[in-house]
Amino acid sequence: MSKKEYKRYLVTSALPYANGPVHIGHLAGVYVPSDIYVRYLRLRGRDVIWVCGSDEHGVPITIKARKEGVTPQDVVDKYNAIIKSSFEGLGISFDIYSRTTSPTHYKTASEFFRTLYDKGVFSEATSKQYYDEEAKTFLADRYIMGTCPHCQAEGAYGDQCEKCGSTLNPTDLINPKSMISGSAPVMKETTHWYLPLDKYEPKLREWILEGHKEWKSNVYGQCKSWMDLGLQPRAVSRDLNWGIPVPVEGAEGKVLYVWFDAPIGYISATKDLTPDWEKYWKSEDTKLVHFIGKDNIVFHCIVFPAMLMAHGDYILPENVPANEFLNLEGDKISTSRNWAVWLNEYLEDMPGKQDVLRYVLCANAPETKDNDFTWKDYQARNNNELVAVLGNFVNRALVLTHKYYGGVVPEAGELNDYDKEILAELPRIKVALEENLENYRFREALKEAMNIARLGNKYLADTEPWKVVKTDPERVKTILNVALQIVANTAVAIEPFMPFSAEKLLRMLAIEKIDWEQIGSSNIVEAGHTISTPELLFEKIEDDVIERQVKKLDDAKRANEAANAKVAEQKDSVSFDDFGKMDIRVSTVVAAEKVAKTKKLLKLTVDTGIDTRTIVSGIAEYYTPEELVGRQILVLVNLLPRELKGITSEGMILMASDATGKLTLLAPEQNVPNGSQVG
Ligand code: B3M
Ligand code: ZN
Repeated sequence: MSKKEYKRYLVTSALPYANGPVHIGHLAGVYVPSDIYVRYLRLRGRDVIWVCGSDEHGVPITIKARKEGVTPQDVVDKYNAIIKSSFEGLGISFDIYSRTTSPTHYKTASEFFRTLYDKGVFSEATSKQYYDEEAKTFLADRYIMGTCPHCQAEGAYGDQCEKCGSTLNPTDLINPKSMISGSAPVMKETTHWYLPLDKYEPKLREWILEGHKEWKSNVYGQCKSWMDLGLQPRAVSRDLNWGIPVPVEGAEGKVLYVWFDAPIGYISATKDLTPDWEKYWKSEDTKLVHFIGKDNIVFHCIVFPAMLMAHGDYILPENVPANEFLNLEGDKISTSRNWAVWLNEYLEDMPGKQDVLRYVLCANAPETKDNDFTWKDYQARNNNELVAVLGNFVNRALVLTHKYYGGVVPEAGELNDYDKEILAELPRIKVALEENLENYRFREALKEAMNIARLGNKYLADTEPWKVVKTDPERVKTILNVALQIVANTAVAIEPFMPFSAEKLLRMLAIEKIDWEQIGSSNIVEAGHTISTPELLFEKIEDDVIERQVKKLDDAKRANEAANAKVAEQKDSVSFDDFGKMDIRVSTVVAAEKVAKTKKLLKLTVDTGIDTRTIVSGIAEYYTPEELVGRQILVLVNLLPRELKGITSEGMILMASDATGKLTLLAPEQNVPNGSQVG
């Protein structure tokens, strides 16, 4: 396909639902790739605008509102702010971050719907849906609960049983109940408007399967299989009271389907960004690129393009480079199970490490298949690549320039063949870097950018200026001048990927700006220029930092299991006298240590008020010895002694054990004398 020349670029990123914070899966799938691409286009001096915003309609938001006892507007106001600041914190540099509850969007989406309606694009169909007569509202699938017909589990939703995973229709449920009023819903007729995707199938086939064979295989393949199944008319309205009212007489109580209004959010955001918005959306010499995750492919490659085709005034996307999914520690990222690394929490826990996360998520991006994020890999890439290669090279070049020349860039002498060989690599790397960036291969592009730092690292290791300085100081001037040219190339090459580090690097070089076109050049830093004080670009990440993050995930998993696990059944009854036989005393831990070769056991020395004794307890997974010394606990003192790992244990420490088996110490609400009796 010939490379069409474009005058301008219009880039969009999927509008995150404003019903929760964003996590690393969103970053890896959509926002880091699009930020890299747009930063690159800006560095090339191209005319580019990049729009995004919060997707603020849809049933999940109304469910969250009900759960939190607030309005849907409260929910979207809260999470729109959290999401926006998280993106800013990670350097995701949208030109506008809008929202679909904006007045511009209501107007734009309504007009778009009305245009298609007036053109007679929509078909209308009446169907029967569950209606809650008490709440006087139709029920979205997620608002109906009942018994699953497949596994008999209670609490199955109208669209899915979370127990056995079956996809359901509301009418499949046994004994359906409305989640709003609790009453049994009745079937009632309702009319909706349908986008006739079937009618657009031939045009979509031609446009995608013939016209865009260059799309990523995961995207092209999904579009092909959707069309091979045969496209069906799709409802573009819903019976909901949260959303954009359908602008048709007699459509009270009906709103635009969220996936009809959301993509139009790209257009309304552009309107809010620039009065020239039509130049971007309606000229064939605009290159429109949608960045999304794989679960949004059909909406961006089939539904929204069909809407744009039906409208007739708009261009179609030139590419939709969707990524696959990122998993976390081998498990699917899940908002409902709190199995995620939330960006707002990452920014708090790991201050100053935005670029480390951007780097790892790009280096590990699920560009063609699902991939996995582990904290161990995060630590390894930081320590072995960012610190040991990029940071080490830059630091050596700058520190040695300060050490030998007081920070003044030395004049280079005659370059030898090795110098020339190294410098000749730079323009080659630039070509590969650009080729990958232009074609959305950001993992490969990042490797090329890092190859510049690898080149510099190798050059210094091979030339060893710290040794040569003793015998041939003139040679060292050349070596460090060459090294500083490579540092300058690195500074601009890493900008799309690690903007915070690029800025820091320019500051250390005391250079305002380096143009992209200068990559490949070996005279960016002039002799006689004075560089600033070197700082560490990256710091080593120690095991304890990673262990804290992994523990956070384990705690989330356990909390989720506890929330879903059934509480233990009550034991058989005992008499008052039976209970009276147990002698429980308030005691204090006076010493504690781990029992060798066991994961769970601690050996405690306990002052029971009666005596000081040894008790072995299986709480090492929940408490460290240090945490226990000095704490008051409850001890069953008249339990017969037992031998545990060769230690005589005289008594039992009372603990609460939740449904997942997590143990929590019990103690008096205030300090009381040891030996106080519990009854
Ligand atoms: N709100 C995000 C998602 O499906 C969805 C994207 C809309 S882009 C127009 O996760
Ligand atoms: Zn089921």
